[in-house]
Amino acid sequence: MPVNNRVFSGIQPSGDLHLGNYLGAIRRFVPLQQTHECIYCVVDMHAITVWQDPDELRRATREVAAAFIAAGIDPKAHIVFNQSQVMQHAELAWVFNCVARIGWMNRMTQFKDKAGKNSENVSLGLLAYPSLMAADILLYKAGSVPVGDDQKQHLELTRDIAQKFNNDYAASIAANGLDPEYFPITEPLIAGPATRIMSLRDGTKKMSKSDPSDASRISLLDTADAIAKKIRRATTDPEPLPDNEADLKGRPEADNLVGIYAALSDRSKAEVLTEYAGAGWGTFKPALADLAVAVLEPISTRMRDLLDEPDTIDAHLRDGAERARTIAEKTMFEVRDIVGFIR
Ligand code: AQP
Repeated sequence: MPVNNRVFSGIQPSGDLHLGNYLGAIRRFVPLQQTHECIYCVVDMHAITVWQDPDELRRATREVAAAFIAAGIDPKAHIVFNQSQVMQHAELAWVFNCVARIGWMNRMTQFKDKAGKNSENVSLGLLAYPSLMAADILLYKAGSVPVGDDQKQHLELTRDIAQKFNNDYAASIAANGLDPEYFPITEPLIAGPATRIMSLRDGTKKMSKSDPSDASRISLLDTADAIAKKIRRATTDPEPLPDNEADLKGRPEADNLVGIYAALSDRSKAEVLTEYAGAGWGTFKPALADLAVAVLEPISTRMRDLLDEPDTIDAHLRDGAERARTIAEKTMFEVRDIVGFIR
């Protein structure tokens, strides 16, 4: 059971948003607005852990904000902002850098993947990334965090950081009259048929903004023609679709395309296979392309309209940041007292 009704999640403006970001995260953010208090953040400080061209960072920040709104997130009823406007994220991340252990960071598979053989030469920020992510979530004491499967390990680290902070400072937390579980033990929300969308070129690799091949991903701003072409050319095996999910095992590309179909149509993979059992790719790929275009086109049209008015997007981000800052500053007031900083 989540400890409270507040949800936090973030997306990096580190390139073109893709179907994995949409199905694994943004699409799932929308219904949570009915039941939760939602805080959705464009995590621009995370993006610069890898060098970003400043103009491109501004463009990509607006693109993520536009995607949130175009997908159905209401920036007035909930909070949409960019991380760098609320400096308390950096302040709490520093405290957490002093709570977390270097060994914890070195074990993160995302760091190992991104640093590759070059780990001495990547930014210090890339190593400390999960500490900033813990700060993003815990600044708002969010009970749940909807993310794709690739973020599971970082969320476990967030829980470890919360626990260690609560233990290390237990006496001070009590002396300040605060709840002994000062930072909540956040629940990850990772569910559904699309927790990890794979590359269209290689079913064993995650669909990712940083994949050098544009054909590996469907971008949210792709035209209908581009979407259909990428799906038509997606790597597959020669077999027809099976009639049950177990038989997708060992067929990563087939499993991925069925998962995408299921997520786009809000069905389970089993339901999709019941409909398409025995079908070849000549039948399934055009059906998937039609479905993807039907779902994504209204979103990309709305995104383009919003991006034509950057001042309006910036105003939403500023307004969201102001409301986020009020919550964040309350937490930091307490944290400064807990840690022993004079204010
Ligand atoms: N392939 C994916 N399938 C499902 N969910 C995904 N997410 C990312 N890729 C997939 C989810 O999208 C949210 C935002 O991700 P992010 O931009 O903050 O970071 P990321 O996971 O590093 O995304 P990318 O696209 O792979 O970016 P690069 O290439 O820059 O590293 C998260 O909830 C994530 O789980």
